[in-house]
Amino acid sequence: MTYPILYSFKRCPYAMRARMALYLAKIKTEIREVRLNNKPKQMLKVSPKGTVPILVLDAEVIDESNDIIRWVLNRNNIFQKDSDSITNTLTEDLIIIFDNKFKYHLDRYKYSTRYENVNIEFHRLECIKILIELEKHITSTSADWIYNNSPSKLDICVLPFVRQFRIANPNWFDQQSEIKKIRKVLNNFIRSNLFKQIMHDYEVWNEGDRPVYFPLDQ
Ligand SMILES: N[C@@H](CCC(=O)N[C@@H](CS)C(=O)NCC(=O)O)C(=O)O
Repeated sequence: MTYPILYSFKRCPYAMRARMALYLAKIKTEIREVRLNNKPKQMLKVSPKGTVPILVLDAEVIDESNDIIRWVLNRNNIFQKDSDSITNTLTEDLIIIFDNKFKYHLDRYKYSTRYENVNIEFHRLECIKILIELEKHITSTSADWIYNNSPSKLDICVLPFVRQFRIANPNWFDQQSEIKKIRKVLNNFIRSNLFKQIMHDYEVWNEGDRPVYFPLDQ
């Protein structure tokens, strides 16, 4: 039996969301952990744009995280139970905001030295505005995940970015009273079995290595 190949990088938030979808859907893959400063030529051959995650199937290569999630959900719609059409639209709208606006400001806040003339506080404020919007959609102060008590597509897509935002200045983040529910959800996410399972340390892949598999417990 051959499994789909997943090119991945442990700390990449896009790769994290793909791994979470695969994990929750119980789809086993041959994982190839890469370093972004030394991408394997086999990876660039299947997807010359050179970003992770990439899922290599028998007949196609999927090299966008959102497309990988779509493929996963077509095979096993793990989020069906919480998907009425209003929630679906909200989820898709918020993912677009995070992938574009939030990511743009997050990069300038967290990696300010990589950019010229960056006003860190401005970019932090733009991020927090988006988080305040997300906060409104968290069902209750006791919710462990955004919509209810199990992870949704929105959780797996946006929480890796919220985690990065917190890491830029944890003390500041932990004091923000306007995002109390997000702080609780993020805390639950970081401590969850789901997060633990997708953050396993794999050795960097080299051609000729014996296959290693993700998830480990399947
Ligand atoms: N739109 C892509 C973005 C993926 C992406 O940008 N991944 C980063 C790592 S977090 C990457 O591979 N960057 C390539 C590089 O740094 O050379 C997706 O959703 O899959």
